[in-house]
Amino acid sequence: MKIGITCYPTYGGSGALATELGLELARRGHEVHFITYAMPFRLREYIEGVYFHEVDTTGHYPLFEHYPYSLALASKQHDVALREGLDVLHVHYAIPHATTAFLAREMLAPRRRLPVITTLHGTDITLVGQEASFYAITKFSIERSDRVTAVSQYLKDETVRTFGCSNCHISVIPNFVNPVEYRPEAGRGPDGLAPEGHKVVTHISNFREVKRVRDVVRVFARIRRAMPATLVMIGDGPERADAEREAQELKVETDVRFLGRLGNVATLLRASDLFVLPSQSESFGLAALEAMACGVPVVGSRAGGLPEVVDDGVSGILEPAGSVEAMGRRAVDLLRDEVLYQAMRDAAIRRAETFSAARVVPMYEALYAEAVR
Ligand code: GMT
Repeated sequence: MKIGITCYPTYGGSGALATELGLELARRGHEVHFITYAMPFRLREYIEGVYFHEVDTTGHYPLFEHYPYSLALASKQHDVALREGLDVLHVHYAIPHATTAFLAREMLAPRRRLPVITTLHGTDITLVGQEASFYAITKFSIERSDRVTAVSQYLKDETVRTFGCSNCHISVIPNFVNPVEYRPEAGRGPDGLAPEGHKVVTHISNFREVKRVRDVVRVFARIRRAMPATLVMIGDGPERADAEREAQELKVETDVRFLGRLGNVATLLRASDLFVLPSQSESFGLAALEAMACGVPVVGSRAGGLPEVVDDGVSGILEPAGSVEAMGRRAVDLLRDEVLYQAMRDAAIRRAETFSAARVVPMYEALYAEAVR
């Protein structure tokens, strides 16, 4: 099949998942065309069967104060679909991608059919899509998609609750992980990541408010009081300064490392002992799944779709969002108890295997086939 994929190319779960999906589809013999404004961050090298079509955002016309990216994207989706003979267009994150795909499909309609599949990822429904200025167009675009998927049952329920979503059947297709890249491996990982004898605690996100990154530091401070440990913070965003300040206030700043945005996180995850994700809400928590696949138990919040990924007390630890003390205490108990730690690590690996690419990608293939029929 020839599959067009539109996603945000920037660091974030939806772009990561869309890119991993494109790569898996290409490995299975499909031709994949990414259509977005920059090379997706996980698409680093030439891969047979994968093409990238850049949406030009540099054009300037004196009348425009803001470049109409959505129109440029819709045009590009239309052009690529026509030129490459796309069978389906799969867009990730509703805003504005489901809307531009609708436009592209309508522009093409006189000549050919182009089924549009929209995958909802989280904040497109739980935050942005609920803003007054986006609500109606988000609902419209979801309802006009030929197929809609949500990355968790929680997100499906939220979509129905928030948007009503008449006339659209939402399939739950969970996020997945590539077990070849995200695999457990003994060893300390990169030299100098943490001093000898330190437990390595890791967090990855876009450091937005919903991630509660100050709670990451607070949980870590609780661990640090109990044992030598280093916190590795990967990513960047508006709350980073607050997290840095929190580390200073709690006097743990010398043991906290901010590494910024990184493309390849598997090596660092493999070197970690614990992954902390205390978000206010998380539709799925792809980073948590990737950590688990690397054999790293997760300490996170019992919020949104995270309980569909982590089973509390078995493959990780979940506490209500904001329960820093409980998260910290249970993390310390876990890190101190080698038998419990090993059991939870093994359970995390087994749980992650249920979300392997081999199990999940065929669900998308089946959906494409159905949409084309
Ligand atoms: O977490 C973010 O803010 C990034 C966002 C995105 O769209 O890139 O992530 C969402 O999609 C991921 C992939 O499906 C999910 O694993 C994340 O849980 C979800 N984030 C939220 O719901 C906050």
